[in-house]
Amino acid sequence: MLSIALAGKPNAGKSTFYKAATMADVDVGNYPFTTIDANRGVSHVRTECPCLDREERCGDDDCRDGKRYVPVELIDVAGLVPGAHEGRGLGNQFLDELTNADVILNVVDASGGTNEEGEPVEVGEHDPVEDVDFVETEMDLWLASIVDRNWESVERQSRSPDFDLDEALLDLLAGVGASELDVARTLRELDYPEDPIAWTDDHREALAREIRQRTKPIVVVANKADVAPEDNVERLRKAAELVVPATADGELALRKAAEAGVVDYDPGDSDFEILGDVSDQQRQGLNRIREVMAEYGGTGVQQAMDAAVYDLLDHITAYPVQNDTKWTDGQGNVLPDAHLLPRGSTPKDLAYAVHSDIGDGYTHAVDARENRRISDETELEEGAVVKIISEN
Ligand SMILES: Nc1nc2c(ncn2[C@@H]2O[C@H](COP(=O)(O)OP(=O)(O)OP(=O)(O)O)[C@@H](O)[C@H]2O)c(=O)[nH]1
Ligand SMILES: [Mg+2]
Repeated sequence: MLSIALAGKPNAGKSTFYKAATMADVDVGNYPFTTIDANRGVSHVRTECPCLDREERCGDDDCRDGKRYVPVELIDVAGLVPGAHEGRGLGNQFLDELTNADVILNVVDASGGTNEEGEPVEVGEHDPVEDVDFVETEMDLWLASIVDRNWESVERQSRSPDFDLDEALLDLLAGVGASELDVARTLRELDYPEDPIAWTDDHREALAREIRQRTKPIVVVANKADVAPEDNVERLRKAAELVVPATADGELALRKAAEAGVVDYDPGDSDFEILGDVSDQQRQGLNRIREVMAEYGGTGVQQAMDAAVYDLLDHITAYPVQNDTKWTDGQGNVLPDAHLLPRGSTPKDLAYAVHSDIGDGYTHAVDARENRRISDETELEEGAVVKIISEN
């Protein structure tokens, strides 16, 4: 399953985001290092279900009237302070929790109401733009320390006549999620001496930075937008490539209210409807959330995960079916499964995502929207519905 990790300064709202996105019961507190051990759970990205192109909706748990929720792993780690890679704060153990993450959400307290250590200060006192940079730097240096620790082994291997730098680096970096292609492309970008023994710290840092960007790209979540000075959100938007303003607290309140039947709201909606009787105080709270949603197009929690998967990682959703006219599996469930795949994936890649046996036995595939056989080189598009024919 694709894995999204929440990283960032203590007290920025990571666990609140996690709690809202998974509805799991975790600790939230207005002080640094509330979270010590990482929380792992299942959340979802939201997309349009292919059933919207048919007369009937799926009626699936993961499809609410055509809003399709595709499972992803969400990880909530301990807060990160400057110097963490050398052991400050809770040290770098939590950085190791990020090894299998495909993408990072850097949750920033956009209100400026917590200092760089995560301690509460007056709103506006701290500049949140600083928190964008230091998290990135800490992650780069963490990776650089892994490279440093293992460099001796690369040097040793380089004495062998059949030494291959790409292979040695892949060995070293596969653990943080680097592929053969990541290593090859990274080496193409860098200037470096042929002989590993001649590499300097700068060479290793440049390698680590490049690999980090490829294996752990970052979306910035400008959280606490409900109390943030507008200027902070605007400046944050300019400080990174992908920035999503959010109120994790607001999303949590809405999900709880929806569960209690008080509001009609599906995660990722840009607005909600109040259904039941609410107290004046509740109504006030909900109206405040509505104002923030109107300004930013939603609470930002669902939007941040969607941006990470669909924009930054550039993934698509593909739906394998067994019956290409009814779009069902063997039990008659409509569009039972959804798989997230990198753009450019082919029907055979989808077969492997379903099961390695199905991939091994793959013979051909049928586009269930068009009811025709498609070539093995077809690049699947968002919302592809595919029947895979496999010997297994
Ligand atoms: N106003 C406002 N407060 C929020 C929001 N999200 C979280 N908070 C508050 O911020 C404080 C910290 O929240 P946590 O979710 O525990 O933060 P964390 O990043 O997990 O903190 P550590 O586990 O210590 O690293 C709590 O008091 C939350 O209620 C938000 O969107 N708006
Ligand atoms: Mg926490």
